[in-house]
Amino acid sequence: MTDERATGPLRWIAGALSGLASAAAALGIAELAAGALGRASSSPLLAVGAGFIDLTPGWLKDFAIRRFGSADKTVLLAGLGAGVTVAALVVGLLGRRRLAWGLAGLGAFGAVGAVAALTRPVAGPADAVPSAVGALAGMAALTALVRAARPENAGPGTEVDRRRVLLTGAGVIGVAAAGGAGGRALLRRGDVSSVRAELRLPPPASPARPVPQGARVRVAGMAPFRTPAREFYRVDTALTLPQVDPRDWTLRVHGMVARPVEMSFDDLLREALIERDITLSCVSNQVGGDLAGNARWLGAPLAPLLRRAGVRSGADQILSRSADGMTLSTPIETVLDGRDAMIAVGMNGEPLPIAHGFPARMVVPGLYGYVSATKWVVDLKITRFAADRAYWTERGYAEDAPVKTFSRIDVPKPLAGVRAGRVAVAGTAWAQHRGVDAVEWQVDDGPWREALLAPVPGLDTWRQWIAEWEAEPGSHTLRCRATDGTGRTQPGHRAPPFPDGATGWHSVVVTVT
Ligand SMILES: Nc1nc2c(c(=O)[nH]1)N[C@H]1C(S)=C(S)[C@@H](COP(=O)(O)O)O[C@H]1N2
Ligand SMILES: [Mo]
Repeated sequence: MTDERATGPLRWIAGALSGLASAAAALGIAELAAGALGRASSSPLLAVGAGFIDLTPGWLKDFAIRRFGSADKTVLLAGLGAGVTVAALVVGLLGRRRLAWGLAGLGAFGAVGAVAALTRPVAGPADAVPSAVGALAGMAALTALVRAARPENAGPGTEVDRRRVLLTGAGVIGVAAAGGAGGRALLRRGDVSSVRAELRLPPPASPARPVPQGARVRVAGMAPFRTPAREFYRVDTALTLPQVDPRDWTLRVHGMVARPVEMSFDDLLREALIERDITLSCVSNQVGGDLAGNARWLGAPLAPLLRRAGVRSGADQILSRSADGMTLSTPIETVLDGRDAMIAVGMNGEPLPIAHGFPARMVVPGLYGYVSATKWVVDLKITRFAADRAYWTERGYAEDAPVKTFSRIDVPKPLAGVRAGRVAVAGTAWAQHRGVDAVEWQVDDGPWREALLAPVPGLDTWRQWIAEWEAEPGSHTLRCRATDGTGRTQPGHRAPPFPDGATGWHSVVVTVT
């Protein structure tokens, strides 16, 4: 009895830890299997994470993008890791009471992973294999650990053979680590970074207009006019980046067309490429938010491609699909109205970064990303809104989603302390494809004053602005609003991003001393 009480808590802890080690072995071996298959999306952890992204209600996703921005996926994976850890500890405790319960828990893990992997948009039956193999490995590990910890396996007396428990535990953790590392290494074989690094893009037949001097206002704290790729915001549902080799890439244009088209990457590069400065922005961007970036895109114009395919009357939607099965819908008339819609292959003078759609993505100036900017695009189905829905429109977001006129104060920063006297107030405004014609600013509830607009190369980029403020001591609220090229002024009414983009004036409170 005394012995039982002394070792009781320790044995509970050992039980919980054996659950953790078995789950680690399961995930490690599953990773190895996913690597052997060469399919990252079949890894149970990633498949469950991706399924979670798809099932997340819009408001929660909005919150995650708003709160964590491009780090939303790291946060999701960390949360998932925490959930798995707790579940694994429970499995260990169950397994200590009765092995069969622990095994059933691991089996349930495997089943969840398999279902998640099989329900990915581009899944095949083989995608269930890593979860199944992993669950079996986890079961074997748990069995070994529980057996090793049984007193009947110990020598004379009731002492558990600690050495044997530790050796078994070390073995299981070794298998987990080796499996995980091996799997990662195998998956890296599919990485297309080196193909991308070696790719040379042809020069544009129609180069971009030069960016005028002064497009970036000279105020410390203002972002450059052109956003470097590594600073460009990233929003997508891809938990692992699709690795699309341009040598295997094709673009299919089909559906309501007279002549379906299938083109290779080389075919695409033989088009008369255009190069344009275009600002991309996300519908999830909040008033004052930074889910926008401006880049120089190189690509094949989309309108001639569609005309060659021969869009049939009645078609009003391009349903584009990415290599990982994501779908986006775009109004056809927008693409055909003369704007520089393109299948982009280059960003800021280089092939698209993998995170931004390598080897090809759509870019349509004036539309939010979710209805236009399909990364890793491989398929364009010409269809009708009445017949087909895309990922976000299925979730209630608007089909027609032109970018709303937006302006933001970038300097001074919110809650900054500034010296009384002359203070530079500066910011960024955008109304892609309509252009920004004016930005006004206001101190407290004083009169609206015109800011000075920086020059821009065209209607499709954001526009920086600057004003000079004679700041007087005290706490002040600065506010701004833009007017677009059609003469319409950004409304003050605050609306959330759902279902077609946020509205409202941005304001910043500063303390002047
Ligand atoms: N394949 C794919 N393309 C996508 C998305 C996605 O989830 N998957 N997200 C869209 C959204 S919502 C936006 S705002 C832009 C963001 O492009 P970026 O990540 O290059 O900034 O990509 C669009 N293209
Ligand atoms: Mo977006």
